Amino acid sequence: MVVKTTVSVALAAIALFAPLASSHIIMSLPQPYNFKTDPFVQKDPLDGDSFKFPCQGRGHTVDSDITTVVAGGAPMPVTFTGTAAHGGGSCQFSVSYDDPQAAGGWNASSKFKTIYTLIGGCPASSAGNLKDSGTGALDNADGPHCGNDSGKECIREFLIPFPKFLKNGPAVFSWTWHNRVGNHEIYQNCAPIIITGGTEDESEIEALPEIFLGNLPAVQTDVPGYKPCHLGQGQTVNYPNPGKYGRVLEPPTDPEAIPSDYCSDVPPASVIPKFVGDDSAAGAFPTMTPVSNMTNPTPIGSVFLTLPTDGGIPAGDYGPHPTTKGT
Ligand SMILES: *[C@@H]1O[C@H](CO)[C@@H](O)[C@H](O)[C@H]1NC(C)=O
Ligand SMILES: *[C@@H]1O[C@H](CO)[C@@H](O)[C@H](O)[C@H]1NC(C)=O
Ligand SMILES: CC(=O)N[C@H]1CO[C@H](CO)[C@@H](O)[C@@H]1O
Repeated sequence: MVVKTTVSVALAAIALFAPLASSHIIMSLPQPYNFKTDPFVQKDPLDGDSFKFPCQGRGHTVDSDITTVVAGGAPMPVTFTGTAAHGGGSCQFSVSYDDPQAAGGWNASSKFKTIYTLIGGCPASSAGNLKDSGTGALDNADGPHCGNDSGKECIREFLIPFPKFLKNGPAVFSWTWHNRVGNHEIYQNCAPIIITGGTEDESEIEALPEIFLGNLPAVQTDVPGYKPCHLGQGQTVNYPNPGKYGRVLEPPTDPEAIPSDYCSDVPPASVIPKFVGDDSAAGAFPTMTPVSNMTNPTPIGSVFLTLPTDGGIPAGDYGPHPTTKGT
Protein backbone atom coordinates (compact mmCIF):
# COMPACT_ATOMS: atom_id res chain seq x y z
CA MET A 1 0.00 0.00 0.00
CA VAL A 2 1.58 3.16 -1.16
CA VAL A 3 -0.52 5.66 0.62
CA LYS A 4 -2.18 5.56 3.94
CA THR A 5 -3.61 8.21 6.09
CA THR A 6 -3.40 8.95 9.73
CA VAL A 7 -6.39 10.46 11.31
CA SER A 8 -6.40 12.05 14.66
CA VAL A 9 -9.52 12.26 16.65
CA ALA A 10 -12.32 14.01 14.92
CA LEU A 11 -14.34 16.64 16.56
CA ALA A 12 -17.97 17.15 16.10
CA ALA A 13 -18.93 20.26 14.26
CA ILE A 14 -22.23 21.74 13.43
CA ALA A 15 -23.48 20.91 10.00
CA LEU A 16 -24.97 23.66 7.95
CA PHE A 17 -25.68 22.03 4.69
CA ALA A 18 -26.54 24.16 1.73
CA PRO A 19 -26.64 22.95 -1.81
CA LEU A 20 -24.14 24.60 -4.11
CA ALA A 21 -25.24 25.53 -7.58
CA SER A 22 -21.73 25.24 -8.92
CA SER A 23 -18.49 24.87 -7.12
CA HIS A 24 -14.89 25.46 -7.89
CA ILE A 25 -12.59 22.55 -8.17
CA ILE A 26 -10.73 21.67 -5.01
CA MET A 27 -8.14 19.00 -4.32
CA SER A 28 -9.74 16.35 -2.16
CA LEU A 29 -6.93 13.81 -1.84
CA PRO A 30 -4.45 14.27 -0.31
CA GLN A 31 -6.81 16.07 1.98
CA PRO A 32 -6.03 19.78 2.22
CA TYR A 33 -5.59 21.74 5.41
CA ASN A 34 -8.87 22.86 6.90
CA PHE A 35 -10.83 20.65 4.56
CA LYS A 36 -13.61 20.43 7.08
CA THR A 37 -12.34 22.54 9.92
CA ASP A 38 -12.39 26.20 10.71
CA PRO A 39 -11.08 28.38 9.02
CA PHE A 40 -12.07 26.15 6.12
CA VAL A 41 -10.26 25.59 2.94
CA GLN A 42 -11.25 28.10 0.31
CA LYS A 43 -12.55 27.11 -3.07
CA ASP A 44 -11.84 30.42 -4.74
CA PRO A 45 -8.58 31.27 -6.42
CA LEU A 46 -5.75 32.95 -4.54
CA ASP A 47 -6.76 36.58 -4.18
CA GLY A 48 -3.57 37.84 -2.56
CA ASP A 49 -5.54 39.27 0.31
CA SER A 50 -7.97 37.13 2.30
CA PHE A 51 -6.73 34.04 0.54
CA LYS A 52 -3.06 34.61 0.11
CA PHE A 53 -0.25 32.71 -1.41
CA PRO A 54 0.74 30.29 -0.10
CA CYS A 55 -2.08 27.87 0.49
CA GLN A 56 -4.79 30.53 0.85
CA GLY A 57 -3.16 31.18 4.21
CA ARG A 58 -4.44 27.81 5.33
CA GLY A 59 -2.15 25.68 7.44
CA HIS A 60 -2.01 23.53 10.46
CA THR A 61 -4.50 24.93 12.89
CA VAL A 62 -6.38 21.85 14.01
CA ASP A 63 -5.20 18.40 14.93
CA SER A 64 -8.06 16.83 13.06
CA ASP A 65 -6.44 17.64 9.73
CA ILE A 66 -5.62 14.43 7.96
CA THR A 67 -1.99 13.85 7.17
CA THR A 68 -1.27 11.69 4.17
CA VAL A 69 1.74 9.41 4.30
CA VAL A 70 3.54 9.10 1.01
CA ALA A 71 6.58 7.08 0.00
CA GLY A 72 9.47 8.59 -1.92
CA GLY A 73 9.77 6.74 -5.21
CA ALA A 74 6.08 5.86 -5.28
CA PRO A 75 3.05 7.47 -6.89
CA MET A 76 0.43 9.29 -4.91
CA PRO A 77 -3.16 9.52 -6.10
CA VAL A 78 -4.49 13.03 -6.34
CA THR A 79 -8.22 13.60 -6.67
CA PHE A 80 -10.49 16.60 -6.95
CA THR A 81 -14.08 17.58 -6.43
CA GLY A 82 -16.27 20.33 -7.86
CA THR A 83 -17.82 21.36 -11.13
CA ALA A 84 -16.16 24.62 -12.24
CA ALA A 85 -13.39 23.09 -14.27
CA HIS A 86 -12.92 26.25 -16.37
CA GLY A 87 -11.99 24.18 -19.39
CA GLY A 88 -9.11 22.54 -17.53
CA GLY A 89 -5.70 24.11 -17.91
CA SER A 90 -2.21 23.35 -16.66
CA CYS A 91 -1.17 22.52 -13.14
CA GLN A 92 1.85 21.82 -10.98
CA PHE A 93 2.39 19.54 -8.02
CA SER A 94 4.99 20.68 -5.56
CA VAL A 95 6.44 20.12 -2.14
CA SER A 96 7.46 22.62 0.51
CA TYR A 97 9.38 21.99 3.69
CA ASP A 98 8.81 25.46 5.08
CA ASP A 99 6.89 25.21 8.28
CA PRO A 100 3.42 26.55 7.72
CA GLN A 101 3.31 27.54 11.33
CA ALA A 102 6.57 29.42 11.27
CA ALA A 103 6.30 32.92 12.59
CA GLY A 104 2.69 32.34 13.47
CA GLY A 105 1.41 31.83 9.98
CA TRP A 106 2.31 30.97 6.46
CA ASN A 107 5.69 32.07 5.34
CA ALA A 108 5.41 34.07 2.12
CA SER A 109 9.00 33.08 1.35
CA SER A 110 8.04 29.42 1.32
CA LYS A 111 9.62 27.55 -1.52
CA PHE A 112 7.37 25.17 -3.41
CA LYS A 113 9.54 22.83 -5.42
CA THR A 114 7.92 21.36 -8.50
CA ILE A 115 7.87 17.59 -8.54
CA TYR A 116 5.44 17.17 -11.44
CA THR A 117 3.89 19.38 -14.11
CA LEU A 118 0.85 18.70 -16.24
CA ILE A 119 0.45 20.78 -19.36
CA GLY A 120 -3.25 20.80 -20.24
CA GLY A 121 -6.01 18.46 -19.17
CA CYS A 122 -5.77 19.41 -15.52
CA PRO A 123 -7.95 18.61 -13.71
CA ALA A 124 -10.27 18.03 -16.66
CA SER A 125 -10.37 18.12 -20.40
CA SER A 126 -13.56 20.05 -20.90
CA ALA A 127 -15.10 22.80 -22.97
CA GLY A 128 -16.04 24.75 -19.85
CA ASN A 129 -17.51 23.69 -16.54
CA LEU A 130 -18.75 20.21 -15.77
CA LYS A 131 -22.29 19.16 -15.29
CA ASP A 132 -23.47 18.85 -11.73
CA SER A 133 -23.91 15.17 -11.23
CA GLY A 134 -23.45 14.52 -7.57
CA THR A 135 -22.49 15.74 -4.14
CA GLY A 136 -18.85 15.98 -3.12
CA ALA A 137 -17.17 15.51 0.23
CA LEU A 138 -17.92 19.10 1.22
CA ASP A 139 -21.56 18.80 0.29
CA ASN A 140 -20.53 20.64 -2.82
CA ALA A 141 -21.80 20.25 -6.34
CA ASP A 142 -19.60 17.61 -7.90
CA GLY A 143 -18.99 16.79 -11.51
CA PRO A 144 -18.72 13.34 -13.00
CA HIS A 145 -15.47 11.57 -12.16
CA CYS A 146 -13.45 10.00 -14.94
CA GLY A 147 -11.87 7.41 -12.66
CA ASN A 148 -8.67 7.86 -14.63
CA ASP A 149 -6.40 10.52 -16.04
CA SER A 150 -7.75 10.59 -19.58
CA GLY A 151 -11.54 10.93 -19.62
CA LYS A 152 -13.25 14.00 -21.08
CA GLU A 153 -15.87 16.25 -19.51
CA CYS A 154 -15.19 14.68 -16.15
CA ILE A 155 -12.83 15.23 -13.22
CA ARG A 156 -9.62 13.37 -13.72
CA GLU A 157 -7.44 11.78 -11.09
CA PHE A 158 -3.72 11.49 -11.27
CA LEU A 159 -0.97 9.35 -9.92
CA ILE A 160 1.83 11.75 -9.14
CA PRO A 161 5.22 10.11 -8.81
CA PHE A 162 7.13 11.21 -5.75
CA PRO A 163 10.85 11.42 -6.43
CA LYS A 164 12.94 9.02 -4.41
CA PHE A 165 15.32 11.79 -3.44
CA LEU A 166 12.79 13.79 -1.45
CA LYS A 167 13.74 14.43 2.13
CA ASN A 168 11.85 12.42 4.71
CA GLY A 169 9.62 14.04 7.24
CA PRO A 170 6.67 16.38 7.42
CA ALA A 171 6.12 18.47 4.33
CA VAL A 172 3.40 20.29 2.47
CA PHE A 173 2.04 19.02 -0.82
CA SER A 174 0.63 21.70 -3.11
CA TRP A 175 -1.49 21.71 -6.24
CA THR A 176 -1.43 24.93 -8.21
CA TRP A 177 -3.71 25.31 -11.21
CA HIS A 178 -3.96 27.87 -13.99
CA ASN A 179 -7.40 27.53 -15.56
CA ARG A 180 -7.76 27.77 -19.32
CA VAL A 181 -11.16 29.46 -19.66
CA GLY A 182 -12.58 32.37 -17.72
CA ASN A 183 -10.83 34.80 -15.41
CA HIS A 184 -7.09 34.39 -15.31
CA GLU A 185 -6.61 32.83 -11.96
CA ILE A 186 -4.28 30.77 -9.86
CA TYR A 187 -5.68 28.18 -7.53
CA GLN A 188 -3.75 26.50 -4.76
CA ASN A 189 -4.64 23.84 -2.27
CA CYS A 190 -2.11 22.49 0.20
CA ALA A 191 -2.15 19.28 2.15
CA PRO A 192 -0.04 18.08 5.04
CA ILE A 193 1.99 15.02 4.14
CA ILE A 194 4.70 12.91 5.71
CA ILE A 195 7.34 11.62 3.34
CA THR A 196 8.89 8.26 4.10
CA GLY A 197 11.30 6.08 2.19
CA GLY A 198 13.11 9.12 0.80
CA THR A 199 16.43 10.56 1.90
CA GLU A 200 17.89 12.82 4.55
CA ASP A 201 19.25 15.13 1.91
CA GLU A 202 17.91 18.38 0.50
CA SER A 203 20.32 19.01 -2.33
CA GLU A 204 18.29 17.49 -5.16
CA ILE A 205 15.12 19.12 -3.94
CA GLU A 206 16.86 22.47 -3.95
CA ALA A 207 17.64 21.96 -7.62
CA LEU A 208 13.97 21.58 -8.57
CA PRO A 209 12.27 24.65 -10.05
CA GLU A 210 9.81 26.64 -8.04
CA ILE A 211 6.18 26.73 -9.07
CA PHE A 212 4.86 29.35 -11.46
CA LEU A 213 2.85 32.07 -9.71
CA GLY A 214 1.48 34.04 -12.67
CA ASN A 215 -2.08 35.38 -12.14
CA LEU A 216 -1.41 35.95 -8.44
CA PRO A 217 -2.97 39.39 -7.91
CA ALA A 218 -0.55 42.28 -7.51
CA VAL A 219 -2.25 43.19 -4.24
CA GLN A 220 -0.04 40.60 -2.59
CA THR A 221 3.32 42.29 -2.40
CA ASP A 222 5.17 40.07 0.07
CA VAL A 223 6.18 37.23 -2.23
CA PRO A 224 9.91 37.49 -2.89
CA GLY A 225 10.78 37.56 -6.56
CA TYR A 226 7.19 37.59 -7.83
CA LYS A 227 6.60 40.16 -10.51
CA PRO A 228 2.83 40.37 -10.95
CA CYS A 229 1.68 39.22 -14.37
CA HIS A 230 -1.27 37.53 -16.03
CA LEU A 231 -2.02 34.91 -18.57
CA GLY A 232 -4.61 35.38 -21.31
CA GLN A 233 -8.00 33.98 -22.21
CA GLY A 234 -8.14 30.46 -23.57
CA GLN A 235 -4.53 29.80 -22.63
CA THR A 236 -3.25 26.41 -21.65
CA VAL A 237 -0.12 27.74 -20.06
CA ASN A 238 3.23 26.39 -21.13
CA TYR A 239 5.03 26.74 -17.81
CA PRO A 240 8.34 28.60 -17.95
CA ASN A 241 10.14 26.15 -15.65
CA PRO A 242 8.13 22.95 -15.70
CA GLY A 243 10.92 20.79 -14.31
CA LYS A 244 12.03 17.43 -15.56
CA TYR A 245 9.01 15.43 -14.58
CA GLY A 246 5.55 15.74 -16.01
CA ARG A 247 3.33 15.10 -18.97
CA VAL A 248 1.74 17.00 -21.80
CA LEU A 249 -1.91 15.98 -21.68
CA GLU A 250 -3.01 18.66 -24.13
CA PRO A 251 -0.81 20.88 -26.24
CA PRO A 252 -0.15 24.27 -24.68
CA THR A 253 -1.87 27.22 -26.32
CA ASP A 254 -1.03 30.90 -26.64
CA PRO A 255 -3.49 33.45 -25.28
CA GLU A 256 -6.27 34.63 -27.57
CA ALA A 257 -5.10 38.17 -26.83
CA ILE A 258 -1.95 39.15 -24.98
CA PRO A 259 -2.81 41.05 -21.80
CA SER A 260 -0.84 44.20 -21.03
CA ASP A 261 0.72 42.57 -17.99
CA TYR A 262 1.41 39.30 -19.75
CA CYS A 263 3.77 36.84 -18.07
CA SER A 264 6.51 37.32 -20.61
CA ASP A 265 8.58 34.39 -19.38
CA VAL A 266 5.95 31.94 -20.64
CA PRO A 267 7.35 30.14 -23.67
CA PRO A 268 5.33 30.17 -26.90
CA ALA A 269 2.95 27.26 -27.35
CA SER A 270 5.06 25.95 -30.20
CA VAL A 271 7.82 24.97 -27.78
CA ILE A 272 6.52 21.69 -26.40
CA PRO A 273 8.31 20.69 -23.21
CA LYS A 274 9.96 17.30 -23.04
CA PHE A 275 9.62 15.47 -19.78
CA VAL A 276 11.62 12.52 -18.56
CA GLY A 277 9.61 9.38 -19.13
CA ASP A 278 6.61 11.18 -20.60
CA ASP A 279 4.91 8.52 -22.62
CA SER A 280 1.71 10.50 -23.09
CA ALA A 281 2.04 10.19 -26.82
CA ALA A 282 1.99 6.43 -26.58
CA GLY A 283 -1.02 6.66 -24.33
CA ALA A 284 0.73 4.55 -21.74
CA PHE A 285 0.46 5.32 -18.08
CA PRO A 286 0.71 3.20 -14.96
CA THR A 287 -2.54 1.42 -14.29
CA MET A 288 -4.61 3.42 -11.90
CA THR A 289 -5.54 1.76 -8.69
CA PRO A 290 -9.09 2.93 -8.06
CA VAL A 291 -8.89 5.59 -5.42
CA SER A 292 -11.53 3.77 -3.46
CA ASN A 293 -8.89 1.12 -2.97
CA MET A 294 -6.47 3.55 -1.41
CA THR A 295 -6.96 4.17 2.25
CA ASN A 296 -9.22 7.09 1.81
CA PRO A 297 -9.37 9.81 4.39
CA THR A 298 -12.14 9.01 6.78
CA PRO A 299 -14.68 11.78 6.89
CA ILE A 300 -14.30 13.67 10.11
CA GLY A 301 -16.52 16.09 11.87
CA SER A 302 -19.18 17.54 9.65
CA VAL A 303 -19.45 19.69 6.62
CA PHE A 304 -20.13 23.36 6.78
CA LEU A 305 -20.25 25.07 3.48
CA THR A 306 -22.69 27.83 2.79
CA LEU A 307 -23.07 30.11 -0.14
CA PRO A 308 -23.36 33.82 0.33
CA THR A 309 -26.73 34.86 -1.01
CA ASP A 310 -25.18 37.25 -3.48
CA GLY A 311 -22.96 34.48 -4.80
CA GLY A 312 -19.88 36.67 -4.41
CA ILE A 313 -19.35 36.68 -8.14
CA PRO A 314 -16.94 39.25 -9.51
CA ALA A 315 -18.20 40.95 -12.65
CA GLY A 316 -17.21 39.22 -15.82
CA ASP A 317 -16.28 36.08 -14.01
CA TYR A 318 -16.82 32.60 -15.28
CA GLY A 319 -19.18 30.73 -13.03
CA PRO A 320 -20.13 31.41 -9.44
CA HIS A 321 -17.57 31.54 -6.69
CA PRO A 322 -18.91 29.76 -3.65
CA THR A 323 -17.32 30.97 -0.46
CA THR A 324 -16.69 28.79 2.51
CA LYS A 325 -18.17 29.73 5.79
CA GLY A 326 -15.93 30.93 8.55
CA THR A 327 -13.36 32.62 6.36
C1 LIG B 1 10.50 31.02 5.25
O1 LIG B 1 10.90 30.33 4.09
C2 LIG B 1 12.20 30.66 3.66
C3 LIG B 1 12.42 29.96 2.33
O2 LIG B 1 12.57 28.61 2.49
C4 LIG B 1 13.21 30.24 4.73
O3 LIG B 1 14.50 30.63 4.32
C5 LIG B 1 12.87 30.93 6.03
O4 LIG B 1 13.70 30.45 7.03
C6 LIG B 1 11.43 30.66 6.40
N1 LIG B 1 11.07 31.47 7.56
C7 LIG B 1 10.69 30.95 8.70
C8 LIG B 1 10.33 31.91 9.78
O5 LIG B 1 10.63 29.72 8.86
C1 LIG C 1 -11.18 6.94 -18.73
O1 LIG C 1 -12.45 7.34 -18.25
C2 LIG C 1 -13.37 7.67 -19.26
C3 LIG C 1 -14.59 8.27 -18.59
O2 LIG C 1 -14.88 7.67 -17.38
C4 LIG C 1 -13.65 6.46 -20.09
O3 LIG C 1 -14.57 6.77 -21.11
C5 LIG C 1 -12.35 5.98 -20.70
O4 LIG C 1 -12.58 4.79 -21.41
C6 LIG C 1 -11.31 5.74 -19.63
N1 LIG C 1 -10.04 5.50 -20.28
C7 LIG C 1 -9.25 4.50 -19.93
C8 LIG C 1 -7.96 4.39 -20.67
O5 LIG C 1 -9.54 3.72 -19.05
C1 LIG D 1 -7.04 -4.70 -2.47
C2 LIG D 1 -8.44 -4.30 -2.71
O1 LIG D 1 -9.15 -3.86 -1.82
N1 LIG D 1 -8.88 -4.44 -3.95
C3 LIG D 1 -10.22 -4.07 -4.35
C4 LIG D 1 -10.20 -2.78 -5.15
O2 LIG D 1 -11.50 -2.46 -5.61
C5 LIG D 1 -12.05 -3.44 -6.47
C6 LIG D 1 -13.39 -2.94 -6.98
O3 LIG D 1 -13.57 -1.60 -6.71
C7 LIG D 1 -12.18 -4.76 -5.72
O4 LIG D 1 -12.67 -5.74 -6.59
C8 LIG D 1 -10.84 -5.18 -5.18
O5 LIG D 1 -10.98 -6.34 -4.38
